[in-house]
Amino acid sequence: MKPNDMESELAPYGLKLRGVVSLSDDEIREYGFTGQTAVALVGNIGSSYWPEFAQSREYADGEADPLDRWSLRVANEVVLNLNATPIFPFHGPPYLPFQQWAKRAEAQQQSPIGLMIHPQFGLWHSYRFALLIKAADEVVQIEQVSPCLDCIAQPCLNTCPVNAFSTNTYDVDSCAQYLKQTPSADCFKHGCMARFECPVGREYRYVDEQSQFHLQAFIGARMGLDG
Ligand code: B12
Ligand code: SF4
Ligand code: SF4
Repeated sequence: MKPNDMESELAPYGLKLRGVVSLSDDEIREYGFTGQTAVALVGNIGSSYWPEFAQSREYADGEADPLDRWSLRVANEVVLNLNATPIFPFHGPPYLPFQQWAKRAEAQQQSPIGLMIHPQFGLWHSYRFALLIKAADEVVQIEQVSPCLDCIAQPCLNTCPVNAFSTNTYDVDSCAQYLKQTPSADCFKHGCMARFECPVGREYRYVDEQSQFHLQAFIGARMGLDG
């Protein structure tokens, strides 16, 4: 299968091929990917998938996890014409290491707030699924340069009103508690403000509607967990 075939299957959904990673024998064994040799990452850059998703039946039907269900449907439609098996970032725990694969697929590094940062798209990209494929072994050398090294002000670490990223982890409880108690928080307009204030890739920032959707999904999941 050629990358071009994959790109043309993904394009109608606003999705992009985000690189192909050769799997090690250990990974194939650990994750039970017998017979496959590589993983092709599929995701969005900026709001690329939003127009398609926002007019989908999953977005409209009021059932739980619309984006995950959309991703499942799209992945299964895409593989009809490709010799590939879909896998998903949201199946777990244990979760598949999408961010570690991302680092091997493209010039990306982990930012101080845990999200992978891309030199062009900044923090404004994510993964909807991946395709397990049989690909010729190709070792692609990727030059890893993190834009964070030149970022003196690091607004991602000092914008959150409850310092949720101050301890080298993401304090999910403080974040969720704050959002629950503060309906006027800016995070409800633009999504996580720590992410929003990053200076890299600003032109790829998600449209507000998409950021609000993600934040509401996060809050909904937390409310469920909190009972
Ligand atoms: C569990 C999870 C969460 C949890 C908890 C994360 C945590 N820190 O504990 C919750 C639900 C809170 C969460 C939230 C978000 N998440 Co999340 N999440 C995941 C998920 C499903 C699994 C992570 C994992 O355990 N991986 C497995 C281990 C083996 O892989 P790993 O690479 O070692 O993963 C580590 C890193 O993710 C790291 N990490 C994660 N967050 C942080 C934060 C800091 C400060 C540090 C140092 C490390 C760190 O901890 C993980 C475990 O060691 C991944 C998808 C995936 N399969 O990776 C998405 C993922 C990491 N999330 C993602 C995103 C975008 C978010 C959100 C920003 C928004 C959203 N969902 O749209 C929110 C933030 C909430 C907010 N306030 O706005 C994207 C990141 C894309 C990118 N550019 O890197 C991913 C890859 C999903 C995707 N579909 O693309 N997430
Ligand atoms: S604000 Fe600076 S340190 Fe933080 S993610 Fe963006 S470039 Fe990196
Ligand atoms: S969503 Fe708001 S409260 Fe939560 S981590 Fe981001 S900036 Fe902090």
